[in-house]
Amino acid sequence: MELPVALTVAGSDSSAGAGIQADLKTFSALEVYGLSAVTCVVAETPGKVSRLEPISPEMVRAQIEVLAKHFPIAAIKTGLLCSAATIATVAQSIIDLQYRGPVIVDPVITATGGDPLLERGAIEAYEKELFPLASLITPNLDEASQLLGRKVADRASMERAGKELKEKFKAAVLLKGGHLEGDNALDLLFADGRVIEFSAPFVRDVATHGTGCTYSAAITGGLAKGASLADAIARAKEFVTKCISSRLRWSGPSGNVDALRHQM
Ligand code: PXL
Repeated sequence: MELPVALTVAGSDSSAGAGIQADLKTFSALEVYGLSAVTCVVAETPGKVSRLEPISPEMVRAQIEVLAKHFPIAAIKTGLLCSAATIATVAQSIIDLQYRGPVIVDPVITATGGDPLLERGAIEAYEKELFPLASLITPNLDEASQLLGRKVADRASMERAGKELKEKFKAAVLLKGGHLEGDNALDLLFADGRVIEFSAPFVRDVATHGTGCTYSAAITGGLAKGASLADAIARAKEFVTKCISSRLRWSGPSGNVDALRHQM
């Protein structure tokens, strides 16, 4: 059986709930063969980053190039890219490959616990270099606020923000509302002059480390399998809700530790 192939360009999360590890587990769960180009290595546990070391942009480029030379890549996603230099290199690599498939950009700026992951000033590189190549950008409310320089925190400001980001970068935008709407996790897709809502019951009191990565990886997997954007998002939303509600918990040496269960 020939599985579709997807590539994630992202950071390594040692706790494996987010980053490259979440992406690869998600691809596997969706029966997509996942490739990875690692941009940085993060020593962390859910909620606390203790150390981050970038991989050189040249090494990031080498990974992407060698993979594209040998595999029929059907969809690409980017996650944590760490620095302006890496963002620019990833964008240039995608251009040089003459890749024409979907590019999903998850503009990771901070970890779920609030620790910074992206170099200051790198947002400009996203705007100039990578967003113009994106078919879909998937900011959460914090990321949208940082991209627009104003607070996006309710339904009306989400509507304005999504439209503005879509116009500005000429890409579809999936704006993720998180816990904004009380009992539902509401996301809005801005694409083709339409706004489509995706809603799922908000799961309380569980770890959410890695949900953003998992969601965008599941969308990427769906697109690699040939789904339409709206169908890929609807199925990805179901998948990530399932991963959260069936989360794992261990009693570890420093207390309880939770992780998403990346399974259908
Ligand atoms: O969830 C954002 C994220 C993305 N990528 C990597 C991470 C994290 C969060 O900690 O470590 C590598």
